[in-house]
Amino acid sequence: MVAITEAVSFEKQGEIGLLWIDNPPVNALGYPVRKGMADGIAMAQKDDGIKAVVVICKGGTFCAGADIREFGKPPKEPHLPDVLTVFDQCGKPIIAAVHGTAFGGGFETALSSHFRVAVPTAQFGLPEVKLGLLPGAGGTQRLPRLIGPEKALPMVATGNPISAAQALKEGVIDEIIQGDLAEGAVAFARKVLAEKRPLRRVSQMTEQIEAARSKPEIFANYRKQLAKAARGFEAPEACVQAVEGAVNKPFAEGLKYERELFQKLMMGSQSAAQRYYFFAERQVAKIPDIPKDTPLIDIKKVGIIGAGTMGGGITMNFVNAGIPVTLVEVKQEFLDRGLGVIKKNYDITASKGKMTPADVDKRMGLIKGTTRLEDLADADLVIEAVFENMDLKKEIFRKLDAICRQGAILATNTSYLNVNEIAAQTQRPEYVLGLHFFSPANVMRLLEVVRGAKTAIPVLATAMAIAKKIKKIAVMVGVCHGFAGNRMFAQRKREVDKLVLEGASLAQLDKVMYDFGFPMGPIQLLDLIGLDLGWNKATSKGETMQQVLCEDGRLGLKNGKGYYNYDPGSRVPKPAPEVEQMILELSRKKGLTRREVSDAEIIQRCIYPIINEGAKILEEGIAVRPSDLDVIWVNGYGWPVYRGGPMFYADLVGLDKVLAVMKDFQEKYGDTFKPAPLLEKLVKEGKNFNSLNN
Ligand code: 3H9
Repeated sequence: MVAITEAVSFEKQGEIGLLWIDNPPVNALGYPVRKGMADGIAMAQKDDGIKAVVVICKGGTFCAGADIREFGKPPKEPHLPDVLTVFDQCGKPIIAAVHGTAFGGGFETALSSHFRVAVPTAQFGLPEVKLGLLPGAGGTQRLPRLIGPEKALPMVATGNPISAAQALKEGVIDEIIQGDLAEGAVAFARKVLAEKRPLRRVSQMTEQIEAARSKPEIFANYRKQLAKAARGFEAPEACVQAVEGAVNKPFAEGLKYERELFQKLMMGSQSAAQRYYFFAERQVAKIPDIPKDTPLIDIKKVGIIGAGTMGGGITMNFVNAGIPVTLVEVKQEFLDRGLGVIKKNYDITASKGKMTPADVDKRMGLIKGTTRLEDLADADLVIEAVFENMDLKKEIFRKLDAICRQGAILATNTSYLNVNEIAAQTQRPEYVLGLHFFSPANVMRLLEVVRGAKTAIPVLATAMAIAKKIKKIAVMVGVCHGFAGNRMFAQRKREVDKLVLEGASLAQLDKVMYDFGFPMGPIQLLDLIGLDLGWNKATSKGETMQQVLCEDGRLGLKNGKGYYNYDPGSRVPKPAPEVEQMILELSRKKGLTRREVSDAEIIQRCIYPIINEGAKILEEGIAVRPSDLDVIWVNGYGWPVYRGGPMFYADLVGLDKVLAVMKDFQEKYGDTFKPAPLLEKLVKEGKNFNSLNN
């Protein structure tokens, strides 16, 4: 074995050369890999004893793409497209031997090789679009030549991978290797030589693209199909254009076109946001005072209290991961109803072909319904998901403390209440924490892991690990009213209520925020979640629109009337003239002079206070780092990932600008806009939120 660079070495097995890539953790195509690949192929070309080359990786995966950490820095030669041209034009057969994930530049490396083999578990994908980019090393030009633009388009423009079996079926790979990959790939290379197979240069293939040339509807149809999911994103359209280029341009020109589109995206703010977010989502699991090797508590059985919407959704998460759940309700009737809803949800999934009836039975079989809290005696983790009543929660925790075995973790799914107060009801506050799921809990990926003042480190580490197992993105937060997400969200809720009274129309508010990139406008969202959420009949004094509407029995979509009216069974909002009257009346009562509110003010009023609250949360140590807050907003509140999250967005706008606007608003509208000291400090020091990400 000869080392070519620190990440690439060359091994000879008779007349076959193996180019080994070893760049943990994911064999990203950083400089030493690119250089090693180029030099390795040049070496093989010169060596008369070598007749074919196998490109193969050490570790858990084939190359998972370009090294994203290098993006935004001055590029260092050799560039990947040039290295892959060397592959393409090599006079000796190159065989890519794939295990794990051949993603992005990794897949492009395989496509530039002359043959591809893979283990059965390998995956192939071009996820660049998820980073706000497009495949920039020939992927958009080679894949359509290999499998046709119709099949290439979804891979390029959605970034979703395909399995080895599918890759074989589509002609992406030549063979699946059972057993040892290196041995199998060398045997394949020998077969290629023995059969004198011609080199299959994908760049030279024309059949598929010629066939597509007379069918421009392929692209028109695909654009239509993509429109909804790609709303607001720049990269998917660029991906489609690049594939169109493959069909309409000669290969070399297509490559140039791809490069131009790639560079444009790379320079834009959307890709910067999406690349930032990629690392934010990985950073979130790293908690400074929780060592990686913290011993975990084995969670074999889970207890869930409350079979309502939340409890039911949480139950589904665990049984989906194969973990049995004991589901407790106070009355058999409520239990039956809850179990019925879960079964119905699974049946709907099965009717869409995403699950078999046997899967449904298996999952339902993992749920044991009971009306006895005592049945939780052997649970390793209990999650209380009853309604938001402190006295009720305290009583449940006192009982759980007596019933549950020592060492069992007791969690509350409260969205607002003080976890420390709940923990204090038990003799084991170090085993108590909050697990704040978002509704619908079986769908939403976000989970706030709420760290109580006394929660023990292994309990927190276990919560983070179990979250991963049930496919949630867990963000650690501290105790305060509403924790991180809802506390920030309350800022927007308050401003929306005020803006309506000052003169912004409901439709304007919804349009501005929808166009910003949220999946729906704030007014529609309030109607959807229920206007009575957080409303207290006893203390309601008709002082806000929320109070006025609730007092009038307008609870939102659920009873067909909120800010908007809804026809029975419909989610389509219809203007409600009676609400317009209520708005005018309350506005008058408050002595407000109604005015035109600009779209720009709506964005600033709705978003800058969220950022400001985020700064306070960071100062108080409620969240670990600014990027954690961004992960919360992208996953829990529909923040468009192409804007990174509120804290990233603030950096993009410029903290000095955010501060100036907050000060201006403070003067005009009062101290709810008082800038957070951290915001002032960062501006003074010329720093941004990203400087606090570690
Ligand atoms: C591209 O290829 C552009 C080309 O078309 C054109 C170029 C000219 N770079 O996700 P994990 C790190 S764009 C740098 O937790 P898993 C990651 O941050 C690229 N670092 O593991 C983490 O670090 P840490 C297109 C990377 O097993 C560690 O590796 N490719 C990269 O759950 C483990 O990652 C992609 O977009 C990278 N490319 O999942 C693929 N990838 O331990 C992106 C990962 O310090 N990667 N890291 O936190 C993935 O989808 C997943 O990482 C993968 C493994 C499925 C591979």
